[in-house]
Amino acid sequence: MKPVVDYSLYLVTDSTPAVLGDRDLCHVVCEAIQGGVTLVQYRDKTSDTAVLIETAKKLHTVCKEGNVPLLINDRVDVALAVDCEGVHLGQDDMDAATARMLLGPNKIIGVTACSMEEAYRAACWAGADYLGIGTVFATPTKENTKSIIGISGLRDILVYLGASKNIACRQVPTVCIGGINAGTLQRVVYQSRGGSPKKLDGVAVVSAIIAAKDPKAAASDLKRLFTTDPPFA
Ligand code: TZP
Ligand code: MG
Repeated sequence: MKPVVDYSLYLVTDSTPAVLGDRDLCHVVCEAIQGGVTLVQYRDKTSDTAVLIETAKKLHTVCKEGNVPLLINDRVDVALAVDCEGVHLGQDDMDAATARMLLGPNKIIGVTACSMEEAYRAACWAGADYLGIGTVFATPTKENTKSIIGISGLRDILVYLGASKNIACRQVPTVCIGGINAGTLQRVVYQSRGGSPKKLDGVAVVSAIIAAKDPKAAASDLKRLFTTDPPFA
């Protein structure tokens, strides 16, 4: 069976020294889960396949102990090799419908969308389980972002999905990504909601947790900010 996913605090990993420093990724992820992370994506653009599989196996053990699903960025083959809960695919990766044929009905497939067209295609045609919408704000964590959509672009996509005649578009879970941290989270969540029946199911973060001195405290702070109304609501 496909796991029921809590998207509220989605941790996307980064193993580069600029973000992780000299710390151990599994240790940081373990602390983040203790702080309240609900879903983990292993994202590693530089390691070779053997290292990806070895690290994914270790992360999967940590995630299973914390009862949190693990997804793999880009690489359907790595997700199959470690039998984790699914993948996250960008617009330039394998298309979600093909990934579904390889992974079967019970794995989670997330797709990045930065426009209404991409969101429609992923949710309605390709059968994505969730959408990662962004990049919301420019971020050093991902330098070559296709487009920065801002809060207004995010809101436009949510309004479009919420008003769709297509039930998959109306119901697909959504998270946003790009520059989300303790200083921006509540503004993004609150302002993206304006007038839309569809609101974010969660936020995806990299550096706000991975680069934090205390990843557990950082995660717990972000979780609290996501689950409480901002003072300006
Ligand atoms: N996709 C769009 S922005 C981004 C990814 C993977 C990086 C987000 O990093 P941060 O540190 O949370 O801004
Ligand atoms: Mg990708």
